[in-house]
Amino acid sequence: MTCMVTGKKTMKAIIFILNVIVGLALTSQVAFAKTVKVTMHATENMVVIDNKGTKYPSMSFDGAIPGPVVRVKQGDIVDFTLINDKKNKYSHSMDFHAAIVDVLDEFSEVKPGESKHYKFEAKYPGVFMYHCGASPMQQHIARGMYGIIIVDPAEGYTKAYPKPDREYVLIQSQFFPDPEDHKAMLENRGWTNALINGKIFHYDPVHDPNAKLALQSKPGELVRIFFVNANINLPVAFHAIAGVWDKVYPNGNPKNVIYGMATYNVAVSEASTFDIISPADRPTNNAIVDHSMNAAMRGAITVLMNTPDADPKMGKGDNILPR
Ligand SMILES: [Cu+2]
Repeated sequence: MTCMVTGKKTMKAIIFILNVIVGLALTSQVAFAKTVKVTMHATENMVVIDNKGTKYPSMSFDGAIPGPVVRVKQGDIVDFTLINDKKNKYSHSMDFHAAIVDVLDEFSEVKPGESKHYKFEAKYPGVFMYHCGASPMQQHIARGMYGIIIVDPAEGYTKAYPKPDREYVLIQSQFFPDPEDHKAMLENRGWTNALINGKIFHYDPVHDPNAKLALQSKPGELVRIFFVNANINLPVAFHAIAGVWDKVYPNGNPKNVIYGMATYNVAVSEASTFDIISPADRPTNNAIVDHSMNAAMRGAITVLMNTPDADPKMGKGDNILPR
């Protein structure tokens, strides 16, 4: 009798342990390669392109410039759907620079009222531009159809790629006032301003009294900037005035590290990651600029305030692209 009870208990214990093992195996598999569903609408709508409320007929993803931040982990499967709203005039498409697929298949144009679904593995860690590739491509990008996909490294943070205290996304683009003149966009004629995250002097209350936002951090914090050059034709001389980039990770890949850079040239369509650490013993400010003056003075200046009373929510969690 005693023996039967012990036997049952042993069996129960074995089944319990087996369940735990199977459970752990499944969980680790899920954590290792997750499928992330991403759905976006191609939109043709009016957006505000400066701090005083000037409106402009954009082409955009989900109605805003830039489109939503997509963030996955290396190895994840991105399960993507693009819906081209019925009321739209133009065909649109989605080109993720993080995807290794077929340009004629996955990245093909989608007519108004139709949708496109595809999957890809985010194989390489880093930061990547995404954009519409429908013709004429320069017009779709110039009018706002771009964004960022962040692929966090599978191994997580390391000594070479430490955990930052705050993160910000900055995406720069050229503003062409005539939305229909795609020839001017192609030939780089007549652009009047630089947009940062969709607005002229978006985070610069120094040059634009109407600016309500600036980036914030506390003195001594490690601030990580994910930067995308969404210009049509011009590279960006990315520089932090009154600071030095502690590390630059070209394409955001932790294996690519350059130390102690004043200025780093970002190619058109390149996304790269920049770490900056402010002095810990005093409040300071940086002006993060495109050091090409034709862009800086036309909108590409971002103020980073390093003060003890920095907003604890800014640059944390989902709040890395302030709108
Ligand atoms: Cu488009």
